[in-house]
Amino acid sequence: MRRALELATLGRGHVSPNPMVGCVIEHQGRIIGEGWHQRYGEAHAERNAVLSVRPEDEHLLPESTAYVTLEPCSHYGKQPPCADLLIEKRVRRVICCNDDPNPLVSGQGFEKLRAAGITVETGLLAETGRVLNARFFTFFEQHRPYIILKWAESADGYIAAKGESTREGKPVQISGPLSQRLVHRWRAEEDAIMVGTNTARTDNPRLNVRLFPVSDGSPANPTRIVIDKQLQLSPDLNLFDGSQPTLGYNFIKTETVGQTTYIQLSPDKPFLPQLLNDLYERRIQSVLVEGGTTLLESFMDAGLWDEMRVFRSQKILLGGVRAPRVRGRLVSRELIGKDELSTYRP
Ligand code: AOF
Ligand code: ZN
Repeated sequence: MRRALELATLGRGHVSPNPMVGCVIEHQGRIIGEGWHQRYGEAHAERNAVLSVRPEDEHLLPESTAYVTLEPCSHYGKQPPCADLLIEKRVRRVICCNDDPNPLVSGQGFEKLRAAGITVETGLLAETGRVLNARFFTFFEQHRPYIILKWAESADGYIAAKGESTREGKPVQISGPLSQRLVHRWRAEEDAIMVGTNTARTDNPRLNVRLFPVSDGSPANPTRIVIDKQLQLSPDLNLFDGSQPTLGYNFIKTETVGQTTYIQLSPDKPFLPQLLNDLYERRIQSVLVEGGTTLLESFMDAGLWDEMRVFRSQKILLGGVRAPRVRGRLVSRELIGKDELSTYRP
């Protein structure tokens, strides 16, 4: 199962909104087939594993065990049901980490397999499986995307230098080049990237993936999200350049102009729950929130976040925009170049 989990991770960044899934087929202690879900819309892990079995080993399938990181699917989506495939190949046993929370599957895959006489076990390395597909599980269980809060702060606790928010002075780079590359990789891994009004205005970010080459050359194309309640942002900002889809949440209008979609929310109801519900309906499973302090703290205040990633640089800014106050439990700390990266969970 550890090998199956390792294979599953090879799909990272290519399979969303599907989960990463790996599969190992074992016969008497020997691996006779391996596969993983490689790309959204394409073959599932089980099919790739079955296809990898050498012709001379195919007769062993009826005495084999399939280790699959997620319950085999039972529905016709972009792919036919994996449960049917395993039944057709007469695999003896299926062992999984987790049940599939997708209502199209949830339990019915196991039911199909059991009804066909296949032995089914689930819950092996369950926690590892849940962490691997935290986005997928959060989306189906909590009906909202998985939220990652990210920022870089100076040694003295600022996320922007003095004058930056008034457009005077030059924006300073707080984190180092390695950290920046890592952030671009994170952007490639999530469905969407979000910034607040002030950050959009003062940093004029492009929110694309420039510094991280995607292995197969396909450009990662995360949706950009900006909050602009009164529609005060200039359409000349990089966010509205039409190079990637952009969602602009506001109180004024719902309208699509080229790659930009404006979405009106009610000023009478809490903002973030409405926004996250809209993202859920658009099937966005994860959001990297890149600032600024007001937006980051509003997610913390609402208790609507899943992970916090904070770079601390050695730079000293002596004033500026205060970084958010960290809440949550430290789960890891590492050095990225000269920056210290800390990860927290609620
Ligand atoms: C599996 N094995 O490798 C994956 C599964 O549209 P489709 O046909 O690709 O189906 C997508 C759904 O299938 C997805 O939401 C999840 O419930 C399940 N993904 N299932 O048996 C796999 N990727
Ligand atoms: Zn499947």
